[in-house]
Amino acid sequence: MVTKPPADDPAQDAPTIGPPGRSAAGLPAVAHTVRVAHEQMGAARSLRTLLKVNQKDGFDCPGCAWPEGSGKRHRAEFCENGAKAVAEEATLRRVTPEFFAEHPVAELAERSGYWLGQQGRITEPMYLPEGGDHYTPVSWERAFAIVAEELAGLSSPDEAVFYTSGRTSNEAAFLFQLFVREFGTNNLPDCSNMCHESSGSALTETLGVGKGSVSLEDLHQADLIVVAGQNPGTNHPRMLIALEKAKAAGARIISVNPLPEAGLERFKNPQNPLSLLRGTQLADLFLQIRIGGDQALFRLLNKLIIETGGAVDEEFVRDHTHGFEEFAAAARSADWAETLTATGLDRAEIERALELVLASERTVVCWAMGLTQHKHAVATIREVVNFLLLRGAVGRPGAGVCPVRGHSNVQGDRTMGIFERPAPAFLDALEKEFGFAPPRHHGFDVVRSIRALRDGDAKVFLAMGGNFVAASPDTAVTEAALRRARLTVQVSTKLNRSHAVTGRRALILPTLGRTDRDVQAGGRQFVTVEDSMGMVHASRGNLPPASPSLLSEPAIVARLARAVLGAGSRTPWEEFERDYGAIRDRIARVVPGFEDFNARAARPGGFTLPHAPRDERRFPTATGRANFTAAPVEYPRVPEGRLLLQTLRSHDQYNTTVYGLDDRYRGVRGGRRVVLVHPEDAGRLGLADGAYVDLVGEWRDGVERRAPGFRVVHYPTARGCAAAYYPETNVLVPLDSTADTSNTPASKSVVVRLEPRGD
Ligand SMILES: Nc1nc2c(c(=O)[nH]1)N[C@H]1C(S)=C(S)[C@@H](COP(=O)(O)OP(=O)(O)OC[C@H]3O[C@@H](n4cnc5c(=O)[nH]c(N)nc54)[C@H](O)[C@@H]3O)O[C@H]1N2
Ligand SMILES: Nc1nc2c(c(=O)[nH]1)N[C@H]1C(S)=C(S)[C@@H](COP(=O)(O)OP(=O)(O)OC[C@H]3O[C@@H](n4cnc5c(=O)[nH]c(N)nc54)[C@H](O)[C@@H]3O)O[C@H]1N2
Ligand SMILES: [Mo]
Repeated sequence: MVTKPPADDPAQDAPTIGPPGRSAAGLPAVAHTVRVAHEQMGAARSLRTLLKVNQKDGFDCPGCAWPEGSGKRHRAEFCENGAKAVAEEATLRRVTPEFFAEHPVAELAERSGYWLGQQGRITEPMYLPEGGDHYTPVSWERAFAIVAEELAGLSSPDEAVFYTSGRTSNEAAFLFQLFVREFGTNNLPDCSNMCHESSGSALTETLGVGKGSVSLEDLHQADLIVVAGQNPGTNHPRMLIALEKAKAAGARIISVNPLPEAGLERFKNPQNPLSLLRGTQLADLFLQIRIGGDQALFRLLNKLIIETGGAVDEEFVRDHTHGFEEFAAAARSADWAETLTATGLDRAEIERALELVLASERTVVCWAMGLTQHKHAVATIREVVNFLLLRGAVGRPGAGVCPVRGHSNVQGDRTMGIFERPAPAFLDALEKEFGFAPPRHHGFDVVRSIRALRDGDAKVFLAMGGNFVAASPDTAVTEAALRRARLTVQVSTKLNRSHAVTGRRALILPTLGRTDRDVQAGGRQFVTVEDSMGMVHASRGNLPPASPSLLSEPAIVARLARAVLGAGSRTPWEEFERDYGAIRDRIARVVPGFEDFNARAARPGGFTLPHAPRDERRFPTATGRANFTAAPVEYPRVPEGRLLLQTLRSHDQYNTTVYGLDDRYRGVRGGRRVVLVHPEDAGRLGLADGAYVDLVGEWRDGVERRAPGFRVVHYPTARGCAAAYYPETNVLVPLDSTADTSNTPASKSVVVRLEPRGD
């Protein structure tokens, strides 16, 4: 079978601009899916793979964490972008030892992320010796010995950092944190630190559980769904099906976003012929908010609710909450004029929103990175919680909080203990089960890991998936930090920038992905994942592995642990590698909610984890009640002549994996170096549509951060705001610009000036 050869690196990033799309999905999405799948996998493999996505006997889509629901599944239970994620992994292209012999590391560092990703699946473990300019093949045994050697040379286990990205299964994640803690550190940063950490922080404090409180059925039953700071048409396309269903049952939808995102305007559901023909208008009200204005918006809505007779659910507030009086006093002082400045909205729009809120018995608020990646992100999400608590909209069918997670198992990884600040109860359980004393002091999150590497306080970096170098903020600082390490190790499926920007020595450990069949000494294995709504279910790959040399993630961790911990470890690593059921038996005894895990995981469709606020209106917080909070309202202030830049995803990428150079729904084609600016702002700044500029960050440390050569696109974003794609713009996000409490990089509020280019 012949697949299309990868084009050479399209270094000439030459974006062309057309009108933005007005609807999402529909037939163009189907056509696109078929083409991408065919190019990467060929026809037979495409069918075989795509028909198993998200089926009860199949594998969990490696795309987003949107749930599948418990009822009957559609035969095509995936979306265009899920299919791209699958095709990217199940591709027939291969990165072999010959590839590495041909391309020196210095050359790989010059390549675009797009080109690197297009090269295919990595087939053999590879080693870059100190002073070497090429990766060379290495045996698994030798690779683990190198890691053991470097770890043994540290003066403390806290000089090593162990990162996790959110595709790692529950079984692998549990083993990984077990190994790392037995080794002696809590340095377990993960992609969540850059993602929904703000949600976790805010929800744990206010509701007692750092996860969403709604199921898919709740969404279907809601009267009002607020979608704030999220672009589901691209990042969670199957969510549009749920919104369409809710809409058909009478729900109203408010979209709060600086951009008019296509999916929230009109959705053409390819699973539904009528919808496909006509499309469904999803949002009833579009609040085109200024970046960072959400806390002010919700605070004013809360004041208006409090001042409307009978609007507050007084019984719920009395019986289940704490801190109402203090919060109400703060809310009453909310000011219209300041809110209009902070949000850029007009009075009539907010009044219309209030009408929809007051008319709703059952309200859900969904959000993603548009709320979590700001300095005041945690305060913003707490205000969302205040909003729902006022209406008694938590722990009731059709209502609640819905932080929509990113990576397909990012939520499960945290449940399994991937966390730099583990709860004492979790460590107690680990100690009791495995008979060693886990470290109790907190470890490094992502930002602190970068500082530690930069300052020489951490010397070994090991990543269980992901692309740390490209996903992290302040690219220049992060790259220099990683280059200082003695050893960097990447457990990966595909090539990315983190393989090219390395420590003195480097290893690439190639692993099985979700779609690959996993056979161990104990027979064929499956793994489990947890979706955004707390459903845990099995995932079984069905393709022959990309190469016979690959090891699964659990096998890699188990062998690494044996090499590093040696005879001193009483943990049965070999047994865990042989049969993942043995890992699940331990998870069942350590992690609450996983009792009888093996039996329940084997059930088609899996099981739902308990969630006290949702299930029993019980709030395991410090006060034993749901907490109202009263933080001062904040919003970004932008100096004259500057814009507030958000760094976001195009329709053709999965985080740092770039599938292609188009952003169909926004009308951008053939390039990614574009900056979307409102025509009036552009006019004021003297920037013609199509002009080329450098984006120059302005941060209080006075360091110049520059992203060169972006094409200005006149686009209907909120005034004073701009948007450009990540990871090209990560160079502009200062390492120290993070959210209060959660320490999440403030990737959605970067003050920039646009400098016209001389050339
Ligand atoms: N196809 C695909 N799917 C993905 C991913 C992917 O890259 N590709 N990534 C996965 C991951 S890890 C994650 S975390 C999710 C991310 O999912 P999203 O959060 O939807 O991703 P972003 O592209 O960062 O989009 C942020 C949205 O918030 C809006 N926004 C920005 N600032 C503000 C603000 O201040 N207020 C409000 N109200 N809105 C704002 C932006 O205009 C944009 O619509 O998607 C997951 N799914
Ligand atoms: N400026 C800016 N920065 C951001 C964001 C933003 O919105 N703006 N978003 C942030 C968010 S929300 C997130 S989640 C992070 C994402 O950060 P990461 O999770 O670190 O990055 P990804 O691009 O998802 O990682 C892709 C790589 O994972 C590897 N991989 C894929 N599947 C598997 C697997 O099954 N096993 C293993 N071992 N490896 C695998 C492949 O080698 C692939 O190249 O980026 C963050 N960075
Ligand atoms: Mo994410």
